[in-house]
Amino acid sequence: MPLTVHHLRVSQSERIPWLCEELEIPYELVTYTRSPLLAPPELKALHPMGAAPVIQDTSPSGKAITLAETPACAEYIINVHGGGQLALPPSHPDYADYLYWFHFANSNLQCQMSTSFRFSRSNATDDDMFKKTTVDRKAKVLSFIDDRVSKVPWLAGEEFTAADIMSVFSLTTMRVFAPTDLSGYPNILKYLERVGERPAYKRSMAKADPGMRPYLGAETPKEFMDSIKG
Ligand SMILES: N[C@@H](CCC(=O)N[C@@H](CS)C(=O)NCC(=O)O)C(=O)O
Repeated sequence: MPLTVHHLRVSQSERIPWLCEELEIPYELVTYTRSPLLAPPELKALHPMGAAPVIQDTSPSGKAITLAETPACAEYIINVHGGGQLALPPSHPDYADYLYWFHFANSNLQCQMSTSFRFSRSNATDDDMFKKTTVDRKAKVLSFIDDRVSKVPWLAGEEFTAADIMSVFSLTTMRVFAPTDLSGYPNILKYLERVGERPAYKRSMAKADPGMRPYLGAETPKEFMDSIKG
C-alpha cells in the first residue's frame, strides 16, 4: 500500500499533508468532511480513537500499518519516507530545542487551545476559576512563542523543521474553534507570514482544504463555527 494520509477537513490533520509536501514525497490524500463537527463514520472506522490524522502504509518490514496521533505520524513519515529531513539529529547544536518545540506543540500549545475551545462553547462566566486559568495559560503560551520567534526565525532555531509543522495549526486553523486574537503577538504574526510564503504550505492547504483561506492574520476566523449549530 502506498503512503495514505487520511485528513479530516478543517482540522489538525492538515499538518500531515503539509509535512509530505515539504518532504516532496509521494502520498495519497483522502479527505473527509466533518458531520457536522465530528469525524464521519468512515473515518472513525479506520482507528479505535476515531480521530484524524490516520496514516496507512506498508512498513519497511512489509507490515501493513495504520497509525494515528500527529507526532507519531510525523516521526514515522520523516524516518521511513523522508530520510530524516525536517528533524534535527542529536549531533545538531539545536537538537534539544527541536525536541522541545516538536513536543510543546501537542503537549502544551494544542492542549491550551482545545481547553479554550471548550470554554468558548460553555456557559462558564469570565470569573469562573477554571476558565480564568485557561485564559491565563493560553496567554502565557502565546507570549512564550512570540518571544521565541522574535529571537529566531523558526521554532527550533535557524532551520525550518517539523517543530514548525507541528505548531502552526494551533496558531491558525485551530482559531476557528478557539477564538484567539493574535494582534498582541506581533512576532507570531511575522512568523505566520514566513509560513504563508512557503510553497509547500500553500500547496498542502490548497489540497487539504480547498476553498478555505489559511488563517495567518491576527483576526479570529468566524465563518466556520457560525455554520455549525449547537
Ligand atoms: N492527539 C491527536 C488528536 C486527534 C484529534 O482530536 N483530531 C480531531 C481533529 S482536530 C478529530 O479528528 N476530531 C473529530 C472527532 O473526534 O470525531 C493528534 O494529535 O493527532
